[in-house]
Amino acid sequence: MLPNALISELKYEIMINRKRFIRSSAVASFAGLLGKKSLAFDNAEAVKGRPIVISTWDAGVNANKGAWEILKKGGRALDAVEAGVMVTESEQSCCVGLGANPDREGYVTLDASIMDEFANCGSVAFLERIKHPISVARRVMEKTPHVLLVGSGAQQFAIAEGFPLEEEKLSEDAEKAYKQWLIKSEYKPVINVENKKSTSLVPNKLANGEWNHDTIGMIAMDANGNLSGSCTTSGMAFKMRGRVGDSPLIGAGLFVDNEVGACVATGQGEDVIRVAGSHTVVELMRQGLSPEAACKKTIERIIKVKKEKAKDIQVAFIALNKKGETGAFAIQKKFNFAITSNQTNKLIDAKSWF
Ligand code: SD4
Repeated sequence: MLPNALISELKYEIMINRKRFIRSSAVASFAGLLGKKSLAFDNAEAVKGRPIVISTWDAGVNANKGAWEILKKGGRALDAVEAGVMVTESEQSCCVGLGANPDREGYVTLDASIMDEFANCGSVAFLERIKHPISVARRVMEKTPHVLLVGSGAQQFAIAEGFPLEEEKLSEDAEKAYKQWLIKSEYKPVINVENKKSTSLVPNKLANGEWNHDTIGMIAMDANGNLSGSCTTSGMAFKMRGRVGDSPLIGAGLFVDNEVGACVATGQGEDVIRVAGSHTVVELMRQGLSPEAACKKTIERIIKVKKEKAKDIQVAFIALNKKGETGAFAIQKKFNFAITSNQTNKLIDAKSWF
């Protein structure tokens, strides 16, 4: 006969071992499940040989030209989305690049992000005096173990990487807008500032004589069926110093999953961040929704959160899936996006909640 103490110790051992067995079987079957699932995603139909690029607002028309130069030659989507938005960063506008509107202290601070087909991503936020934040974001992605660098650290990194430190000076348009803003000093984001032809607070013209625009967000699929995305902005005009929006936040302003699709956001960043907007759109596409339906459902989520206040804000998403299908949805009317492929080159008015 075994003593009682030994018997209960043995029982305890058996019980623990059984628990361990159940747990490891559960882990094994979950892993099996994941294996099957990821096989399903891997089999997602990728359209090869039909490159496509889409980008936000009418500034996207010019930006797409820059991206298309690369895509049409069979280049990589990542190179295309960087080159594309650099076009906008080089233009004079209210809302992208160093010529854009400043924060309430009078400084232009830039946010940008980039993401490729391997889920590599990089971004910069609150970056000053650097002309091409998108390229600094790409360097963060490729040359550092990090995803996001901000402020003086991001600037220091950019300079070390050979980016010139530009003069600290507002563009003529931004100077005018800032002086006008100082009269009342009210922070009131203007809905569809991108398409406003003329308001006292919005610089009007691009260097080429076209009207101004806001954040440029771009997503593309290359001839190999690989996806990438980029986003670059000066953020909301006359924001608090240090304010960072959705654009440099992976999952909010931009998200790419090469097995499913890609999404980029524009509009009031705080409300994009609240619902992890671009990631939500991609996850909805993973569940089988079309790009437009996924954008719409995510906009509905913002409407649900904002309730009455939704009528005072603009948020828009554009999305692209692995089959090369595109879609968009906005809270307010007048959001548009540019699409370029072998078949088409046009500006489309997105559907909207209101
Ligand atoms: C931000 N989402 O900083 C950007 C601004 C923008 O159209 O896209 N405006 O919140």
